[in-house]
Amino acid sequence: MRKRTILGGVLAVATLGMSGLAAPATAAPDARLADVIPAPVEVRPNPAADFWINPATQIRTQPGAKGAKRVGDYLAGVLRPATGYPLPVAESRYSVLPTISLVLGDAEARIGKQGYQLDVTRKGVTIRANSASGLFAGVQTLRQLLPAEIESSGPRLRAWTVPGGRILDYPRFGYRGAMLDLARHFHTVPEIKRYIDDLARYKINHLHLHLADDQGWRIQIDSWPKLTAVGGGQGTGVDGAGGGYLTKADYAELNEYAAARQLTIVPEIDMPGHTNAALSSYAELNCDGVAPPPRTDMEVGYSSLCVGKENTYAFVEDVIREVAAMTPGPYLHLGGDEAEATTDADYRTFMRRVIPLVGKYGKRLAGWHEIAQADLPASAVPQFWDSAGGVDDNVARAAGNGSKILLSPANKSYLDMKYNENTELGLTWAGPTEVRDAYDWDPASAVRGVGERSVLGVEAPLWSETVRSIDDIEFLAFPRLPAIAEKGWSAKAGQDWESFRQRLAGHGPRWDLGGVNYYRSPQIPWPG
Ligand code: TNX
Repeated sequence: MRKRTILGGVLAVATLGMSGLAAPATAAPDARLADVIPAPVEVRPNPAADFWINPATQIRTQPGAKGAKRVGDYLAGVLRPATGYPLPVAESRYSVLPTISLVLGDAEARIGKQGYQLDVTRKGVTIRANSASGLFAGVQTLRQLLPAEIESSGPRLRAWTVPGGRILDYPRFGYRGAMLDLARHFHTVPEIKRYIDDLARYKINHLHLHLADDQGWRIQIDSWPKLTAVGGGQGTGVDGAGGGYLTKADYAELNEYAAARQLTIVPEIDMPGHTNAALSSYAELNCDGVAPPPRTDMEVGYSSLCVGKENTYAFVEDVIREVAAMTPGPYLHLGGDEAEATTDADYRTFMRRVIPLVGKYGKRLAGWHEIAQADLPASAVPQFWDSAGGVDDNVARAAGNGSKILLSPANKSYLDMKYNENTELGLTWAGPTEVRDAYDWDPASAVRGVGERSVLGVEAPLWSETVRSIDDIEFLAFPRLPAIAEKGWSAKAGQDWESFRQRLAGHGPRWDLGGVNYYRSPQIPWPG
């Protein structure tokens, strides 16, 4: 029954297209190759080579190229709702039909693992890459080259013109991330999936989940069940709002969803500070054996695991073992920030014991930049969260010892800062942060002693003290998230505020059609 309806719809659209009742089969493109965010490395428009996706268009991948087929299926899923076209995904060597080809290999070496080449000719679109992640990046570019109506959830009768020419594109930094805080307010699996989709559009390839803090514990740990039974219960969000946690099945589902969008999930369990949810769930984790009451205020820096107690390390090892086992990605983030209730000597003692556990369970250590006070293996990634222009001798020393640094300067990349003093949501301590503030900086000079080659990439954290819903998340993320994405992806020479604000304006209608909540910044010349 359902099949017949879809087929009927497809035939109707196809017939309309052929009888000329629909929008003209050919029309000038709405978008230009140079409109893409993040700005591509090389763009060569050819106005004589526009391509029209039409009812007969197919998506082609090479026989046996599984990764490419998966990207092809994703692309079809993106294009079908608004076009109403069938867009079959075929594994074939050649095609006589108008085709969007996703080709692995046969691409310029300099695009590396994550880059792509996109060619639009009258006959079709060809995306070439050296890996599925490169093809996926090319697909996100293709999406932005189509008219804004491609974001509509139902069929629109119009010409789907792709502007002709070539784009060659690859990222400046391999790691482009966003962080979501589930501890201060829990966000559900559907909300996190929606955010993953938001991120993927802008070629963000890591989602860091802040899974435990003073207020709540948000990930199932079988060996310490009260963490979630008590620490993840209802009322554990800031101001007693909400609560909840991810089961292992939820977490597996999210990892699968992220992988299909070329995103890696980075789990964070914050320690030794930011641990009141654990300490109040288990009395035996406290130095005095007494569980403190749960807390849902916004104070920081008052909790600490008990550094002198052996039980602490059994707990930490159990948690690291279980989190590592359920995480397919390479990183495990141990937090380590704002441990103001831990003495400096205790902090170092604690880190000396727990850092090796991350490697023991096959993961690469990440942590907020305070972990650079400890001796770190060169593989460890300190995440800098002070203001851009900052000086931090420990971070510079880690970079000197071979560590790559992840950049999250709070006054630039913190999505939880207010845009201006009237913004309802958000905090103020590193802001306010307008779109231009988020854009005006360079990752290679954000921290003294951390040059281009020591930068792993950039990440935009969104702390959830004031954030309840996906609408709240999107309002703070858009339009600053695309600014941070461009910092992480685009070549320095391709970054320009004037160009960025013009390009960004064209995304407003896309967000309107896709139901994405965003801040209508007066700095951006939004259409209409
Ligand atoms: C600082 S940045 C924190 C978080 C807060 C955030 C609010 C960092 C590593 N720690 O605990 O949620 O400020 O903006």
